[in-house]
Amino acid sequence: MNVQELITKKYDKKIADCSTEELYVALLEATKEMAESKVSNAGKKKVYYISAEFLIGKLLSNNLINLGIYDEVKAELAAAGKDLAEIEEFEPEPSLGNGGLGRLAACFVDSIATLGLNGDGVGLNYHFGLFKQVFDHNLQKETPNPWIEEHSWLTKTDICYPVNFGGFTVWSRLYDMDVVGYNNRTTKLRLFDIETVDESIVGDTIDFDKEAIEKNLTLFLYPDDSDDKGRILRVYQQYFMVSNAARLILDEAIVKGSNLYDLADYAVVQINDTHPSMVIPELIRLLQERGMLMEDAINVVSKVCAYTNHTILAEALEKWPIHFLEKAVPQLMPIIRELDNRVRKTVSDESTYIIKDGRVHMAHMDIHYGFSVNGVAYLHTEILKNTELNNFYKLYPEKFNNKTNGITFRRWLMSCNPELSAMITELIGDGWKKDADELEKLGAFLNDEAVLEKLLATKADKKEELAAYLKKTQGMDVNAESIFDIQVKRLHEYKRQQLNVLYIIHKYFEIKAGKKPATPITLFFGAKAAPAYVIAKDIIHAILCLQQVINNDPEVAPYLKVFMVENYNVTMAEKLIPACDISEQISLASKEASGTGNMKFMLNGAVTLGTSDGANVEIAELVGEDNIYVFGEDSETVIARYERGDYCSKDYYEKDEDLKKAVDFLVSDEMMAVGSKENLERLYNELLNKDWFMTFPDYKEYVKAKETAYADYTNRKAWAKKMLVNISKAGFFSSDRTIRQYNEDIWHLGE
Ligand code: 26Q
Repeated sequence: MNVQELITKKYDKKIADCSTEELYVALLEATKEMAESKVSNAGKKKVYYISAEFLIGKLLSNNLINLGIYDEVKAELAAAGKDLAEIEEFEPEPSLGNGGLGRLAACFVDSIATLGLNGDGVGLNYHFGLFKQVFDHNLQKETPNPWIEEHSWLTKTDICYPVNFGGFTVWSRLYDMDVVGYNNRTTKLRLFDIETVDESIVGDTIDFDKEAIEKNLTLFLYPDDSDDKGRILRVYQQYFMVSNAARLILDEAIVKGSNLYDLADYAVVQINDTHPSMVIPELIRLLQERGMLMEDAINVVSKVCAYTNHTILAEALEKWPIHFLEKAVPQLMPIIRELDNRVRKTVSDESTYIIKDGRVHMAHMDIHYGFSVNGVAYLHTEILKNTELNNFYKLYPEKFNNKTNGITFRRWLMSCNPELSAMITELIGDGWKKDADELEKLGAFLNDEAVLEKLLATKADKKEELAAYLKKTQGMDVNAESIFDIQVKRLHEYKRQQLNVLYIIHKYFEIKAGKKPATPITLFFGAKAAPAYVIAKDIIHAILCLQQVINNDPEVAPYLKVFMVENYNVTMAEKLIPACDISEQISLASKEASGTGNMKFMLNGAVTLGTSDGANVEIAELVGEDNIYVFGEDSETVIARYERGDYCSKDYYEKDEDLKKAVDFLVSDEMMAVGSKENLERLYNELLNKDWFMTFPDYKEYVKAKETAYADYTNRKAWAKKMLVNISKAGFFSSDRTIRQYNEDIWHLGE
């Protein structure tokens, strides 16, 4: 791309005379055009990855990298005195996802494109996406995050469908976004919207009229589901998504010559958690509408649909009340009843029925009527088979398979850490960019002093960069020479940010008592809490209060600081992850299906401090025990304790003086002086009287493991070795590997 030519044509002036906005718009348009001109795989069979979330992040620099023109564009702009980084800042981040599941879907479409497979992502075009988080008096507040501007990556198509709900009809419109593979092909993200969407019903807050479906359907991602109005809106959204997807699938198959009885030769649907599960009855309904018998339609659809499970948390397994579906999508209920009846006729195990206690169990429908069920990490799949979904596993052992998650190295190394990328390429060539396993070649440099030095220097630069960015954007005073210990992920009790909080309080007391750490420590948090998740918001409050207490204490602040970044999102992750020394992955064993942040940190040379959970287990296996800090009870112990139901947090509290002191500090005068009594006391009481996610049993070991990690950090050469081992073993976690496995075992697409 010749940027000056582009600018001359568009604005008839010099690059140097353009505003950041002008440059952004020109680059966006040109990049979009280049992407559109790339070929897509047009093979017979296609995968439709249907997902309620695609957390794609900003696209400009990623697309430039994948088109192979990032360096030349950057250089030409620099020669004209313009900084590409500043232009990147200008781009709004679409927040079309909550966290792991949505970001995974984004990594997957990148890999589908890069591998040149025939596949699209299908979802919804939320105008405000997830809320933007702001902190006010140490509390989380939610505001809307509009991202669709006059110039955007979306391309309006002519594809529209009428979608019927109980009592009314809406018209959809499809918007496409090109997904550029690395130096290869493109594929598409196909986002459906309603024609009648009305942004004006949203003001300064995320409150809006939840019953005006014709206006609000695609405004927000999972609006507050704390009441029935919010919950039923979710059903409307899900049906709208899958009804459009199903029509698109059938239309595309017919154009390619399908007679619909052979649909499985043309299409495979990957159901991303249960959010798109209604695609099963909807496809059956549409096939019947086109003249197929119920029996045949069920058989066809059962060969097309495959289900991915992302969680064993009971509250996230969707079970819609029948009356919701009767109201929103009455046309589906007879089909769902028929599906349930067929199960009842052939299966004796009542626990697997689809309709039970007045609710429709979406996952049950997926497992009976899909041909594949997969978990997202080895341990997670084992827990599904042996515990959570054991009754289904006994029925259909052949359907169950594991697909350990992965991440795209284009975004999570090449784009966010060009310095480390360049260093790796200098050492082992650039084959790793296409074949991530080549990172293993870095193992040859484990005793190379110069390489280890350079690795440390690169990390130090990224820490400086982050410190400068946080100073500029959030006014934070970060000591770039300190240990960067980072926990970023959604706020949930099972992820146990509260365990980290208790450690920080412990450390605060130690420093107060004169026991100073050898190297200063900075703890970073980034997390959004669901607007209606009270305790999660209380934990955010506690972190922000601690931040205020500790950072303003002159005795402590030189050795220990806490920063919770506001509005943690993909853009912020791209800045935090390359700068991290210690990656916190401390979920309650058995509860984190996989985690994908753990992989991003490892790839960028952070060392994991985590429990034996999700993909941490596979990380530990790969890097070996010297290069990871694993602590805490294992999943079997935790699952057994839940089964016994005899956990009593107070027992731990009363027996451990150090733990007691830390917990009590939550409601101390120091904390009350900067925080709210209501929030802090609620959190304190929750921990003492419930602690459903068992924070306390792992406290002692966590403190010990963290101390070991901090002590090891002071031996810089040994630490650099750990970093290099982590990077060299990260190849397995490339989403290219994951997608190859999906294709080989589930999708079976041609080249
Ligand atoms: C369900 C019902 C009602 C309202 C909301 C939901 C809901 C929304 C989002 C349920 C689940 C989610 C998101 C789940 C998620 O992100 N899971 C994560 O998926 C990652 C990718 O597989 C894993 O790495 C993480 O371990 C898992 O937590």
